[in-house]
Amino acid sequence: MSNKFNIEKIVRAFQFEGQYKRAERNTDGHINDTFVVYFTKDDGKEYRYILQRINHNVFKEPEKLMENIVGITQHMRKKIIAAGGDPLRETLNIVPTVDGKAFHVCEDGNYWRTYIYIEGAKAYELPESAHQFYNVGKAFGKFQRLLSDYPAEKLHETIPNFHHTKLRFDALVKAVEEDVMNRAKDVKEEIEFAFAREKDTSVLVDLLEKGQLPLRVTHNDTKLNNVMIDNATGEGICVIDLDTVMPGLSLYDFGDSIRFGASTAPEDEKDLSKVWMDLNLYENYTKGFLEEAGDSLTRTELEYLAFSAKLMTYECGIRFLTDYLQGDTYFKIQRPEHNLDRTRTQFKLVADMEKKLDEMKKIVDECMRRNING
Ligand code: GN1
Ligand code: MG
Repeated sequence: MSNKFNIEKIVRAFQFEGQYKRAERNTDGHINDTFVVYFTKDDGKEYRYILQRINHNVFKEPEKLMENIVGITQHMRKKIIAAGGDPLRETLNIVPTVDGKAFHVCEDGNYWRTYIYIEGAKAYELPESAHQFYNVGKAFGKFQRLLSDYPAEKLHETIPNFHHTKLRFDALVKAVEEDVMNRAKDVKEEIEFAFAREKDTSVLVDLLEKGQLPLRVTHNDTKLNNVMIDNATGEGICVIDLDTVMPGLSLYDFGDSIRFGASTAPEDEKDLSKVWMDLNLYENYTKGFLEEAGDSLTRTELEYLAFSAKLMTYECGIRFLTDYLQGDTYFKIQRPEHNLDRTRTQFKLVADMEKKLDEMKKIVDECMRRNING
């Protein structure tokens, strides 16, 4: 199950209490290797933790990444305690190594870190209800609020230019030109779809450069499955996967949430007739997000929220397509055309959002009006 890694040995590097029992692999993420590890303590009860190998091909400086996570979780911890919340469930808690560090480096050069498992909560691949997605919107809005006064200059850029859509586009052009796998001939339609939207790629980066959009501390990977939903209350209890917390645009976070969670189908659905952007889900997320973060957003941010959903979906699509053309070296795949299937769902969503953009904008305006009128 834990195949190529000796989990039993790795866990000994951390300050776990009790007796190691077993490990289960969690395959939700596309980047890191994640395990749930089980221990029993003297009371006979079972305790579990998250053990993760940080993908250091993607995150080139895991030390700096962990410095970020220590900083932001400590910051949030203080605020959660001050608000009377439970810091063990409302933010991630690092289990240190036996020598007191936030991560462990194995002889083979792999980086590992661990978190306390958040019990009584679950992450979802598709929203179970519109109300649940509203709660996810609230969770990400609150996350942005909790970090709004975190000193951005303290944060390392774990992946430079992560949401620089124009550079992502340039990378696609290069991959098409190089065509190392000789796959470009089979994906002409997708390449054409991507190339036809080149002008969109510079919209947000240009506004940022001109100082018309503020740089904030953002999550940058706001997938639905990066929020733990409390089993009892249905609320988004904790935002997880903090590897890409960096200075960024609020629009990246909003847009990426819609891309993933407002879709009627999984990201890798093969049957495209099942894939579209559900306006009701969109409305619910927007409502939740703006209830928490709306007051702090500028007029320009609000104006571009709907567009950002389309842009982030497009960006993710071109990243999947680039990886497909390059031979699937970045995102984990479970089948040969996995990245191509992912590309197609994203582009189907983009086309659908283009039709719905006016309605999406109206929904933002209505939510803000309701916020103001209470
Ligand atoms: C990756 O690791 P995971 O699955 O949460 C990726 C995101 C993509 C996402 C697409 C560091 O996120 O940027 O939007 O896959 N993370 C990184 O599902 O590249
Ligand atoms: Mg994730």
